[in-house]
Amino acid sequence: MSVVSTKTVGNIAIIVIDNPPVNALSHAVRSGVSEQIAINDENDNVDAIILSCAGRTFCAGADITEFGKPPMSPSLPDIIDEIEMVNTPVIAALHGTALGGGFELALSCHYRIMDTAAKVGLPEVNLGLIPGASGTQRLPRLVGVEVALDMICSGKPISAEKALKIGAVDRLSLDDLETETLAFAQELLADKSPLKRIRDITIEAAPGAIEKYRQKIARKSRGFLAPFAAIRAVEAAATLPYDEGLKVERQEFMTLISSSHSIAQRHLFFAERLAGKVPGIDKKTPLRDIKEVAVIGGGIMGCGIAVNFLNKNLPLTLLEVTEEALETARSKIEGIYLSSVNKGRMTDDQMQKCMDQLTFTTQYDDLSTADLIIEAVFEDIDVKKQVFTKLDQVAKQGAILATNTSFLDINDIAASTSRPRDVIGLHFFSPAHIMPLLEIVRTKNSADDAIATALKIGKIIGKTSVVSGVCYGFIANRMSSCYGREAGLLLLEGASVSEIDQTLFDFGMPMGMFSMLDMAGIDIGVMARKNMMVGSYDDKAFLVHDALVASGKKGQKTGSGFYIHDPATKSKTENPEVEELAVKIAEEHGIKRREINAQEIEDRCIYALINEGFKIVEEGIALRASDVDVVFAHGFGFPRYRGGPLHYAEQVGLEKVLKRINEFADLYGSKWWTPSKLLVENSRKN
Ligand code: T1G
Repeated sequence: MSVVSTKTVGNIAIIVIDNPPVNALSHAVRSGVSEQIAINDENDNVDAIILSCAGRTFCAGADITEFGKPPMSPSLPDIIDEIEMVNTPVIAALHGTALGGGFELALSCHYRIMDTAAKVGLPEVNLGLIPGASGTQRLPRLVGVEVALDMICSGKPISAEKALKIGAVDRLSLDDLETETLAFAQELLADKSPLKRIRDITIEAAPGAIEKYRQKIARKSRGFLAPFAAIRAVEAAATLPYDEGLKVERQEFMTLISSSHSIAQRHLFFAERLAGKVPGIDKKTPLRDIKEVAVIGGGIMGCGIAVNFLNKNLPLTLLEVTEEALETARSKIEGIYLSSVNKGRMTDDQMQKCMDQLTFTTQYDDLSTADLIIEAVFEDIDVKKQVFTKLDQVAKQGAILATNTSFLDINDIAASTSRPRDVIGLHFFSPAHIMPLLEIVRTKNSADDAIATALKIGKIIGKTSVVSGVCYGFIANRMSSCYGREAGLLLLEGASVSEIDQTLFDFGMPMGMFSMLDMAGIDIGVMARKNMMVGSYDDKAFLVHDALVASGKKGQKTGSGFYIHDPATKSKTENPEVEELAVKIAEEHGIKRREINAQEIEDRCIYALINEGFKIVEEGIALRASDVDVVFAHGFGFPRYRGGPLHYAEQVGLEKVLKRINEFADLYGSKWWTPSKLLVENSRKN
């Protein structure tokens, strides 16, 4: 059955694309659209053509699975030119998410009508690309240079209301899209409306606007290629004739599509979707019905977790041990919402609607109707076991009992209940209502439907979920502790805090290890290590951390840690005590300090991540290598243009990585630098 067909309603031809799941513009779709446009344009009985899609959305873009393969005609630019140049009015009827090439297809039409719930956008930068089918030339001509730059460089879709306001679409459909598009077409014919060809519009940018925008995105887009390529293409739209500008877009696009950046970002796009698939758990597994949620613990994590569910208007009960603690929790949650209201991200009414879903209690019996209960109490195994023992007595049959623990043994926690099949980990990252990553921890007894339900819930609350097995620190924190170990050892060996942080920042991390520790609180790691078995980590690597915390220097929250923080200027300077501590501890441990270059700093920290990541896959803690990439990109901001630690290792070359790890093993001992067996095995395949 063709993926593109035409149905006729009177003198109007409706071309319907039907290529599930998102009507991606595959070769078959492009060929079908080209053919149907030509047929209907030549049909004297057709006075107007509507371009629409079946299913849940108008075309959501080019078919990303075709990238990297030999191009097949007609290309998207080909059909876009064909559509714009026909003599029959073509009207795009948009619903769902008309994105990327899909929106560019709509821009080639003479008119656009959009369902009020639909969105349009050019998200190509998220794939390390720019719009490659005239979007950088048409959108600025339609909405102006500055609005176009924002849409293209942010990649963020816009609502129907905004699209109408900026002139990206001509009409909104308030009820039935097809009916209203037919009426719109008749109106255009009756008015003898001209064929609006965007290529014919000329525009110019306000003096300095392009350069100003380039500076505006410099920090956020640091290290990325695509946003700056997009600016060059839009600048061409504002300064060159259409066809000349199109050549600039094409050149920039072709450079990007074969770049390591785009290959890495496309890897992550598919990895994020693959992470939601668990071998052995059928995607048709019946899910548990989650109508009511409960959170135990009104600390920073508990409140942040609660907000995720309140945002989706799920009734939620928060339990704390005292009324005072509940009041503190209430003000924390109100504070989170008020911050969003003050930033204009939500209205007072929306805040109130969320707060209305929230109830507080000190009684476990009040949790007896909850379908999902998330424990977020103190990171102590005995405290958690007590909580789960109580939950086992009060929770309804079939309720999912989840712990937010960062590293404790959830098999052990599950064993303290009579229902281990209902126990899972839901490991959020602080701040829990903002950080996109959710580790769903599967114990040896977790029921398949509990895991499948958790994956669905993760999607509903807007998280990127990754399933992990049970080990110390699961995937994210286990890898992060190795990365932190090397940073701590480098500090003792002679590298300074700022040298280490600068190197990691230059690599593309959002901030260096010590800046991150000062922001999160050095004491969190110190406390976590107290629960670790002696010998399970290199304790000398964290002695500076321990000493700072012992003297009350826990980071930003106490004014100083690895840095001295100036709250007035929000600036920070290295804390000289750290160097003194490092020299003293190095001497006590017979460590000879030396100059250490940035390459060694980078390799020691990043290759430690890589090696541990391969071990996590090898042990079956992570289901696949790409899951590890998703965890570190979403959990710690590993630069998306490097694709995640294990994708990056492939791009460096596994043999080269292994060689360097073996050098570190020779220099620093095999305890921490024994190469992963999987890494050794895979390096032989390359
Ligand atoms: N090509 C191929 N497959 C795609 C796809 C695409 N563009 N978009 C989604 N899929 C698959 C996805 O892998 C998944 O597959 C299924 O569809 C459902 O997706 C020339 C060059 C549209 C908002 O970047 O943002 O056009 O896992 O799980 O959460 O200038 O998909 O089921 O096998 O994400 O409801 C530009 C990318 C492309 C949009 C739907 N377009 N897609 O979200 O479902 S480049 C994009 C999305 C381009 C032109 C340039 C989302 C969505 P599977 P899903 P969802």
